[in-house]
Amino acid sequence: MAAVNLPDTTITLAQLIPAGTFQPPTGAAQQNLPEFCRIAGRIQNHPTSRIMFEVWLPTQTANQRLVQVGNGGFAGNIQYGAMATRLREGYATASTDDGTSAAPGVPASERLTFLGDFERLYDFKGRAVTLTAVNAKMLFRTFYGLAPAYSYFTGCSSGGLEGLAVVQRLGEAFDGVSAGSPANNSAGLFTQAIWTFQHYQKISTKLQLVHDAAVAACDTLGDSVSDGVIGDPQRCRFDPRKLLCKAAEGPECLTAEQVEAVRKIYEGPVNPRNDRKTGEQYAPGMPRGSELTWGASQGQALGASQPWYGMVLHNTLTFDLTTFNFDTDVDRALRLTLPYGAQVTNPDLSAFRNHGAKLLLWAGWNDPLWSQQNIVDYYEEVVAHNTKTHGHWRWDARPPASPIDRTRRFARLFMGPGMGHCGGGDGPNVFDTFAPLVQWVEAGTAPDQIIATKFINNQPAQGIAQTRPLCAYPDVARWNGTGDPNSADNFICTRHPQRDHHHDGHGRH
Ligand SMILES: [Ca+2]
Repeated sequence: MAAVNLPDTTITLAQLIPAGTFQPPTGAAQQNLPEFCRIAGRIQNHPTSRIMFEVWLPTQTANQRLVQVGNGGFAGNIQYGAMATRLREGYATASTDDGTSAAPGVPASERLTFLGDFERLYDFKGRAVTLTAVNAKMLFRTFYGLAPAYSYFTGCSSGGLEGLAVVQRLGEAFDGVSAGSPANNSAGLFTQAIWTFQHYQKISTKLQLVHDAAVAACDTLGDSVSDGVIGDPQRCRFDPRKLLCKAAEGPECLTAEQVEAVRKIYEGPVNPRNDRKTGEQYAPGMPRGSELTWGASQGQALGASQPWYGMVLHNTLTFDLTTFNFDTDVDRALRLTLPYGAQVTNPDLSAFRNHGAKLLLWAGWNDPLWSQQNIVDYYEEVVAHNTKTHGHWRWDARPPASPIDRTRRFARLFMGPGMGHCGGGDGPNVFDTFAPLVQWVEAGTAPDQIIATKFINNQPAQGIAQTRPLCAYPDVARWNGTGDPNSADNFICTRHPQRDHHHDGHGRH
């Protein structure tokens, strides 16, 4: 395997690892692994690229399937833990560091300077995973003598972005992709954190007041149950002006400035040159019900937006965020980074769809890092695009009635009310998307719902607080009105009637 010839690739290690415990170069020891062939390599598709990857091929227990696993944050690590999980299940598995490990001689504290090298930024924004996927499939074929029966990709956050990158750019490589909370709209999410943080500082002492009022206004939307979680935040129109102080300012009301700050966060970042009618909105606003998470914008603005915009615009990791210009800075960064794949927002998934592959998208409505209305909006763009290409469906004698149902044949989105970033939060937030994806791909059983669990204090050891179905968008989970509202058994997935009305004009045959 060390002699396999791959484009722009050096195989640095090919080693038989005996069954048992394996200590990877970084992170925890991985136990109970089957015997596998460990291959490590470096891809150098550009002079400064330094994409590291590993492919693990089980020798005795192979199920003839390949799973590539995604990263988080600004990557920089092979995901050994996630690889070990899939290896134990019999999968061959692959992972890359996205090419974002610190270059030799660069201290770890300055690792994110890679963002100023746009070829390496491109590696991070999806190129490393696509190149790794091509290598992994060739190594698989060489080792086993045949191609994978099925190939999967699974990831959340940056891993969700990576999942969308392979779906959009390498549509025939994977049969199933699970992509959670995708960081696919770089301009939007990095701008949103600065925007939210600036307005959050005016309202930080009154988040509980605003949250309680928003939940009181909208708690039963969608789920029909008063449980402190808004079941369908898209339908909530709570207006913070209801909290405007009628006399002196006090803890139970908002000043006009605070009302405006809340409204700005709900609206999301817009170009100040334009009113919203021009459509130059960089990201959708934070959803109603997410108020208690807004403090996380500080860490996101300082830890992510600052190095991103700092390196892209000023070649520095730090700059004064209060000087950020929501007009010219965003436009300039977009102009500079668009040619390097920074916006993984192409709604044309026809290659992936025509390959027969399945996409399972998922996110939490109370994600503190950026608004997950982002993935809903992207999904709607995929639906709209899928409508335009309806000619592909003529072979089918009985197409579904609506464009969204046609899209649901190959791409489904599951939104978690009250859920945080890739998990956590007030709502049910523990669930597996991989097994339903495999069922969909291999047995043709499309998931209408995925059962999520909420543990007491989010601690599994403390027991189950509730279970609830997450429904394939645009359906939402609604209580049947009689049974225990903490049991998924008493919920059905149902669609708001306005939904299909809204789309009546599209896709008729
Ligand atoms: Ca509720």
